[in-house]
Amino acid sequence: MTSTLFANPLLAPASRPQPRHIGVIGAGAIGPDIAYYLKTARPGLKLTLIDIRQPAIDAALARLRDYTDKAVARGKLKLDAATAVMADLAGSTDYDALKGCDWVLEAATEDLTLKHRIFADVEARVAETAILTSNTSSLPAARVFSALKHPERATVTHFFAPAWRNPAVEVINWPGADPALVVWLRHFFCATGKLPLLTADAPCFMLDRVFDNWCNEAALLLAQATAAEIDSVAGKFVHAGPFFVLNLAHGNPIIVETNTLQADEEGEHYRPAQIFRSVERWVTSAPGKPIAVADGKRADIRDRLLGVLLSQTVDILDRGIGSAADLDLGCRIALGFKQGPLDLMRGLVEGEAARVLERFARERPGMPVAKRALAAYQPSERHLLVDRIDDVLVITLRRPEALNALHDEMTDEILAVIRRHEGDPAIAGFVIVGYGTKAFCAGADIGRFPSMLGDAQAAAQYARDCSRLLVHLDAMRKPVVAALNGMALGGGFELAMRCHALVADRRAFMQLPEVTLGILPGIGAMVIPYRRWPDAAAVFHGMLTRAERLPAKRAHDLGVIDELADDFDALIRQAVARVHKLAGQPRANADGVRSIAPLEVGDAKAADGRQLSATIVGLIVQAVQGAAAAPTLAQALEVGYRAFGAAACTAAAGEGIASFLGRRSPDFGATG
Ligand code: DAK
Repeated sequence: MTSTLFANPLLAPASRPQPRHIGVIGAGAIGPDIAYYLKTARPGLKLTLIDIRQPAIDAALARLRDYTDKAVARGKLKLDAATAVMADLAGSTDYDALKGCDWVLEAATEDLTLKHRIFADVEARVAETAILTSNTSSLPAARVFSALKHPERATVTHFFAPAWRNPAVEVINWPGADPALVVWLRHFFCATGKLPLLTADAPCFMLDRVFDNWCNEAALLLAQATAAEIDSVAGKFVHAGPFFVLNLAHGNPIIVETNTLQADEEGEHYRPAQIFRSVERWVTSAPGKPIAVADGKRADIRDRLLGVLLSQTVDILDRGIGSAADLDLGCRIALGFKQGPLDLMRGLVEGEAARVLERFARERPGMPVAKRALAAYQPSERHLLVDRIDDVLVITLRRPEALNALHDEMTDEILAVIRRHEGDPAIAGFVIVGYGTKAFCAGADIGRFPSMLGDAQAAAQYARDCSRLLVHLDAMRKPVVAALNGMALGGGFELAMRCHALVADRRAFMQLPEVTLGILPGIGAMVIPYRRWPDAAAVFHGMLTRAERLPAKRAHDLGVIDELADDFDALIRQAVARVHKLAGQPRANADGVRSIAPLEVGDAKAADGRQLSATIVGLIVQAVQGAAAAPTLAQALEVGYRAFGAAACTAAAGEGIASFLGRRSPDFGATG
């Protein structure tokens, strides 16, 4: 097995066969959800669920059946896939049923003695090469696996509720584990739609240190406020306040346990609030229904909650428990924070974070304090992973919550990475790829669009500003290759088409869905294809005016895609080889007037039959023709920016974007 720890887990080739039989121990709250994730991700897998109580197993299997039924009813799962999920799935109270497993995942009660017994029982039954993982949220791997004969094949993989849907999984990189095991697990999780977060073997790992201490601090604040008041103030930072979540998860005993562990290991300041032992349910307010809190009290609560968050953040980073980008992403995705703590810190007015931390240190002596200037904790890339393969930098777009959709910060980060390295003689060029296996990039972040509507000049200027990266790519001497690992939509395809070559997974496809949103692709798609692949003009007309999909294979036939790849490993290998092939070659000049066949608005219907806005299709037709007639590439691009500005002022744009964000179909009949 390979042991190189790439930031993008998929860059390490999958050097171990796919598991064929997985055992999950514990049919309580999280075990069945983990089982459901595994079976939906790998339907051919044999899965055995073990528990000491048969009723728990029966309830767990019923839960899985219920999940599949609901997924079929909602159209999320096809009937044959649902049948495959429930096939080869069995429960047992007998550990002998684990014989033949190549991976056993323990999700039993948080009790070290019990876990030792379980793993001894498991180790007696499975092969020496079988992987063993524990879902403990707090106990260090070094302790959980201390009695194993072969601890090198074991680590902690910590899931977050609900484990079938929440993508976050902490993968613990402890010294006793074979480094190749950690690499393989991260690869497996990433390839099956999860977000593996590499974490050191500290008590409570990374994210529970944040969550448990956040809850404990809230409980300590009960001396001066009610649970409802505290949850209301916390609503500024999280979608649901700590007491609301504790009620939901029956979490009081967990905080007692995890904070006792931290207190015993790291100091009394972590000791859990006594009240956790006396209360079962908190009287609080629901998310989105805050109650009034007096100003002074609100400021005190806010400072303490922010204080514990920032104190844990600097501690986690100073101790190297996790990376800054993972911490921010994990807090949002796993714990429901509206912003990651580092983003939050960055957004505070000058001096505010330092003030909050100083106050927290005074009020909570012993709690971690910053060891460096606060600015030094900020990551240089929040939305990208950067790896090096030989002399090529591989830039991974990582926004798993939005299928790697682009926004300004991500675009700026790509440009900054390229600028930082393009002058380096040791770097031959760059590859851009998307995180995971589903999407290269699902386009521009639609959530940011409403602010662009209504002002033609501002929208056109915004398009110009956002094109900085693309215009830079046009002028680059070192090659940048787009590696399309999945769908490339809208702005994502516009980014790919400005790269110097495109390599695509056979299952990838390209699409320009802008017209279905009542807008148009203003940063190159109405210009570049006609200059770069003139023979494919008719296909691009269909993509622009009818949102037709272009599958990778067809794009390859048309010359839009330079090479097809069979899987992710091949994709990256071929993209890196392309960089080498292109190195030193000049790019074709895209200036000059282009002649294109006349275009028509037609019936303004999308390829799937949906009604489109005739106004927007008209603007697209006009812009494509205007851009083709422009004598230089820069002037042609300008036509696109202005057309975007014009589209942004139409009623269709308002309707299209509001409908996407409101999860409904647009009514372009009413807007024209
Ligand atoms: N922006 C924001 N979030 C997105 C997104 C996007 N482009 N695409 C997907 N997501 C989010 C989804 O909302 C969902 O979030 P949650 O509901 O989980 O919170 C999550 O990603 C997973 O997506 P789905 O659950 O929808 O996944 P499915 O497999 O069911 O569907 C899909 C995949 C790609 C068919 C679907 O997500 C979809 O239709 N997405 C929208 C695709 C799209 O229309 N892309 C934008 C094209 S417009 C400009 C610069 C650039 C542009 C414009 C102007 N200027 C500078 C002026 C570019 C415009 C575009 O790219």
